[in-house]
Amino acid sequence: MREYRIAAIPADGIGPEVIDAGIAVLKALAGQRGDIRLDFDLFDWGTDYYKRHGVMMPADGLDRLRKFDAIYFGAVGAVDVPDHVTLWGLRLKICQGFDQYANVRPTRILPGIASPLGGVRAGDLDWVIVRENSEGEYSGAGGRVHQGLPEEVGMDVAVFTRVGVERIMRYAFRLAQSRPRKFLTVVTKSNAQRHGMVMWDEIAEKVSREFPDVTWDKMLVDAMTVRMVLKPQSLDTIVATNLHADVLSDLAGALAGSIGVAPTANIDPERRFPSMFEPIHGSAFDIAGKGIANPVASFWTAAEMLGHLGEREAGDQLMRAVERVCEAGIMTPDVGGNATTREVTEAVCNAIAGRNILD
Ligand code: GGG
Repeated sequence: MREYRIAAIPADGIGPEVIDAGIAVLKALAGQRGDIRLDFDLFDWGTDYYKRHGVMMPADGLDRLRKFDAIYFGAVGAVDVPDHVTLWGLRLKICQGFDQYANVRPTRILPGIASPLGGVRAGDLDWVIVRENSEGEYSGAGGRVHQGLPEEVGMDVAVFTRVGVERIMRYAFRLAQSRPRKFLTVVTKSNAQRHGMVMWDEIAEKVSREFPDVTWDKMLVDAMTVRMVLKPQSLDTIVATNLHADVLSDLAGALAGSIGVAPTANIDPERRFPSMFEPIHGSAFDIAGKGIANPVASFWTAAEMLGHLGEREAGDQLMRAVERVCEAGIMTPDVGGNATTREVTEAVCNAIAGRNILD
């Protein structure tokens, strides 16, 4: 029996609903297989915790997470606390504190889910977006002076380091190399941003020489949005800065049917720290508590987590169950269905157990 300890941080909005659902299917999967054991410790960090304690997580939070094999995260964001407080106080504190510098975002059209792009079918959109996750526009460098006065200045400085860009570029080339098409698109805005982004292009060129079997091309981020919509088949693996990839991956999720199905892995490739797995979507407080949040992103996220833990076969088994349920039309309203979070979750548990999915 292989045992894994998972720290679960459901946090805000629909986070608790989709993480509950994810834990239920993971337990069903472990029970059905009998060869893995998953132990979950729940952490109540997030906006409610912030309202009680003035911080999103305790000062020793990272130390408490360090001993886990992985972190299973929900979402941050609330109506009544500024987004930069919730984001920097929890999600970014963990990503940056554990140097999870590779944010990996697979997107494909699952069976039974329709893309808003006419005529685009499952195999036509199968991408992995690699988001630099430690620096760039999210460096945190900047500040405000003369607040409230006419001469007020606000600055956010995008910081690109050679170490940071080289390591994400190498990660992306290696990932592209592992996929059948061996094709990478490097996204920048190096016409307008003539320092850091030009360095990205130079580093891409240099790192590409280590991967002679990988074909690659370059795109400006604005043109990339057009290519994603008009020629989705022309893309495979994509690497971009922290901010650019954040925006592009929301678009990718929508083009694949809904941001409610898209997963994210915040990876420390050197495995010095636990990596963190979360649905791409945020807290969606407009639908929180209604029981209609799409749990598929958190299931796919769980499959990615299993893969990272060395349990790829179990992750694939979970995804096969998810795909069967989607194909049968048991889906939440965001992807055109009328099922609840609980109904989708039960159907996936049934599929894992080999029962009729409608039991
Ligand atoms: N589960 C992802 C999540 O909670 N995202 C919240 C968010 O606002 N993210 C912004 C970002 O990652 O840049």
